[in-house]
Amino acid sequence: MNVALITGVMGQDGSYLAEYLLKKNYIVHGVRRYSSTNVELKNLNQIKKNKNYSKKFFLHYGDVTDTSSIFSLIKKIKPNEIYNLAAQSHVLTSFQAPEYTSQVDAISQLRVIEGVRQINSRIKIYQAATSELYGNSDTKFQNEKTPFDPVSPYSAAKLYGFYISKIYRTAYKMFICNGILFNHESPRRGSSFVTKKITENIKRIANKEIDCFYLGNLNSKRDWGYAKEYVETMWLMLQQNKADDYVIATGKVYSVKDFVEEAFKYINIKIKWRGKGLKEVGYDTKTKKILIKVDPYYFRPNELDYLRGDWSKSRKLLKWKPKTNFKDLVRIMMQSEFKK
Ligand code: NAP
Ligand code: F7E
Repeated sequence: MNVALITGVMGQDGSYLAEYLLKKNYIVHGVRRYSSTNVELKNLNQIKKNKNYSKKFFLHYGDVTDTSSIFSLIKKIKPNEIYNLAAQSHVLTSFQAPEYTSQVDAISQLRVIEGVRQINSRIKIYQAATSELYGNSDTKFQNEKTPFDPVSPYSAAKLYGFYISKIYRTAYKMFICNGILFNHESPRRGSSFVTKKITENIKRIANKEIDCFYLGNLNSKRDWGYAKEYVETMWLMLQQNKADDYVIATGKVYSVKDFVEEAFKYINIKIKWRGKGLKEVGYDTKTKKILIKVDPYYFRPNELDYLRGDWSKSRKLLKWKPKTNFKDLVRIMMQSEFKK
């Protein structure tokens, strides 16, 4: 019987991964943080609705910053696979809370890995690395051989997680894979990430709740994929004969402006841009109404302007390829906003 433990199960990836593993007949244990207010389990709705999963899916309170909680969960659950997804995953927040981000995104990775080493070193571990590790790399594409050059407290912490995983892999022969995932989005993305912020605000404009909304760096370019299909690669990595590191991406790149334009098309609005820097605005070509403005609050002290992944190693070894293109991704997210 396959038993998986997922940290960060309430997040975007954790919830999709839990569904994916349940379909593969895994017993899935997820870790959620304690909160004193009523946190909605909305990303887990699909699982909660499915009666077949009532004896296969279990939620536990725990915190990756707490050694006793993580060690006792590993002892109690006895997983064969751990997917370590818990993180303070917002880059701008990592500048505002750098020490906290380092605790959750760096030291907690060591905590999980060390727990496995002490309790049962045969447990396989997926470690959530990130394309942010590359920073402002000067290569057109980034792959497993591209040097890292982090530019945020978030990516510096994730760099530690990447290397501590590699070190334990070689020093103790543990099965730990780093998934270097490029940006991946979905209707389950948190509202403070740019794609979800755009789709939610377009819905508010359509409902006449707001007149316009504010963004930061409009020219930043990202390689955006679909989270639901990226989580499959986490499982694939752990099914290989040898633990390794893999880039997961689409190889296509679009700007924040491209995302805005594509998303507005869903409500038949054509956006054009005028002005420069902080004065740049996006307007409706028909009504001339300004719908997007720039707010410097959303700029990061260090900007990361361009990320584009070369996923050829994953294609060859994991036999994986991305299926959802940029336009489809935007449509999936917009459809979900308007269905609510
Ligand atoms: P997410 O939606 O932010 O989910 C992260 C989850 O971790 C949240 O449910 C959060 O709980 C939980 N968490 C935070 N601190 C915790 C703690 N101390 N103990 C236990 N749980 C804690 O992130 P995601 O987009 O699913 O990403 C999953 C992982 O992949 C993260 O490690 C992220 O850094 C990494 N990653 C993401 C991307 C991407 O584009 N999405 C790309 C590369 C790498 P709350 O719900 O209580 O806040
Ligand atoms: O920003 C720009 C912003 O916050 C994307 C995380 O999952 O992916 C994610 O990190 C771009 C950046 O994602 C706004 O400056 C403009 O250039 O959606 P984001 P991210 O920083 O790329 C990586 C791979 C991870 O690992 C992270 O965990 O969009 N941008 N205006 C904005 N970004 C936000 N959030 N809000 C704006 O208003």
